[in-house]
Amino acid sequence: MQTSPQQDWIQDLVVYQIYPRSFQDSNGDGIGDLPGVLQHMDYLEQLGINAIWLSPVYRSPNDDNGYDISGYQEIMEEFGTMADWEAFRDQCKARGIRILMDLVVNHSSDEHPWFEESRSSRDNPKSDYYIWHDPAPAGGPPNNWASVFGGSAWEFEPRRGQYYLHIFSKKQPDLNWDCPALREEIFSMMDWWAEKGVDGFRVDAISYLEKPQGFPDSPLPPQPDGYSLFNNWVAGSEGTHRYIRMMHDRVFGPRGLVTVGEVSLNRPEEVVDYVDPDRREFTMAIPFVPPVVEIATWSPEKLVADAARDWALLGERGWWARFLSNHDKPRQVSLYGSDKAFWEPSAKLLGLLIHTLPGTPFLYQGEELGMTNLAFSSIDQYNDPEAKNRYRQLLLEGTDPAEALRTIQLESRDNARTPMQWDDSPNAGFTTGTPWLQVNPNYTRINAAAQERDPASILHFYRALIALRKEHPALSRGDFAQVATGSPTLLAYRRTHARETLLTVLNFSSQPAELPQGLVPQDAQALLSSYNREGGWQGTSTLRPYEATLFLLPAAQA
Ligand code: TEU
Ligand code: CA
Repeated sequence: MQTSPQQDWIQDLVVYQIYPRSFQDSNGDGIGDLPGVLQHMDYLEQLGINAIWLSPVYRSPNDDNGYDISGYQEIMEEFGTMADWEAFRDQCKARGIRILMDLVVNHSSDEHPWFEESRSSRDNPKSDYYIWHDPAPAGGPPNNWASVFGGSAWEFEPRRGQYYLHIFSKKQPDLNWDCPALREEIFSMMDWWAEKGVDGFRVDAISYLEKPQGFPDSPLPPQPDGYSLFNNWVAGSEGTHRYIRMMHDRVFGPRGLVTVGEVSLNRPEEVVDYVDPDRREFTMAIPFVPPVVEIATWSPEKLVADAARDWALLGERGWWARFLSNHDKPRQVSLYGSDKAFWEPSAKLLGLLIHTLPGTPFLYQGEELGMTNLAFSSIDQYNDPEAKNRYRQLLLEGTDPAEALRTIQLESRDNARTPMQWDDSPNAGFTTGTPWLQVNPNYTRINAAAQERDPASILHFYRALIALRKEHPALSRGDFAQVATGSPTLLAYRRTHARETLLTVLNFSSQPAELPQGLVPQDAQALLSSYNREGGWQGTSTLRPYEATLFLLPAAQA
């Protein structure tokens, strides 16, 4: 059996990503946990989502907030117990919510027992579970490779007289996928979770599994600290695809799991190599083409053009993840919309966009409330290792510290990691203790309880969107066709399925826009809009800033 969208339920998914550390603290230690997630199951069910991607909850020393796993079949103490996870699973099952676990298998923690054994000598049974290399002939690391989080990607282990490789922090040693015994450990771990009832996996940083033979220097220009990034350069090799196919054929396929590969691409078209059903790899992908944070490179036109390109590449044969946010990106309303004057309509416009383009919408916690970036006033307040490294590199480059801080404020992953804003009580109702990361002070204005009371809120808008996906199969299964508008910030596209056609029109701009004649047919019916047009739609010739509307077209127009 293939993990292809032919499985009907996959086309109906609406996924909600939970970053547990920041979702809800239940015991006052300032850290979100699994019992905290359980407190909000009604909220999630009412939102209408039918799948949860749970960021890592495994045993971990938290060098990278759980993306450094020291026990794959255990739960992180701070998050609770396996019994708490089982209670979460049972609650999900009872509500028809599928569970996608985050699978981090490019690397483990250096505190994983496998690594503790592997580093102890050159001839222990787990000696080749990780990637070890002798020093360069003149001493020092074997080559020029840089870690994503700064410095050399190699760390010396005196007991072996060798270096180990880490694409991410030195507490995240890369697993050696070339070792059959290691692969078998990983496959049986996946089996174990599948037996426990998970419906699929979001597979972390999966493009880098195979490292090039002979470990040549990276040809990329050195960073300010002297080392050269190599991860994107090695991404997507044939060997890496072979390992993914092994996972598919051994675990994903036979068990009918839904899988979402987090893939790094050098060219956008490479995504097809991961999601073409004939290749037996992933159901869909969360792709990124550097730079991940597209502050300088994105445009409204590009967001829709990317979807059009995807459609042209695979159309109905493949399947896509649609997202603007996750725990690695700034808040979408701050990055792509307006978190000031047009906060509410722009947050709604972005929601409309991901729910009406082809593929599965992925929501990141707090997006449904329009949560915004939070600029910390000092680098010490940041937790994210990536931000800290970026700051160091900027200073080495000679950037002025105030300017470097401004860059971090815009780019940092911590923007997405500030605690959920549940209500206007202290710490937004996230914790009764001291939160591990500062709560955004705008919680008194932006919070779930307030939006629950306001039928025109972003939260209600998201609920309506998700409900519309259920009523109109054109949104989940329809063909996609872009409609020309003559303006790079006025975007329109149609989705058609059977006899139904829906039209999305987005004024992706803080300026009003003229509505071209005929773009919206006479008797089109507005299903949902980022503004409330009391007097109806007829006769409208000007769109307001960030006005976005989903229309149902009369049958004759289809
Ligand atoms: O991210 C993969 C990855 O390559 C990131 O470094 C990405 O380039 C960066 O976060 C963008 O700002 C995954 C996880 O999503 C991330 O949270 C982890 O830190 C990383 O893997 C290591 O596990
Ligand atoms: Ca807690």
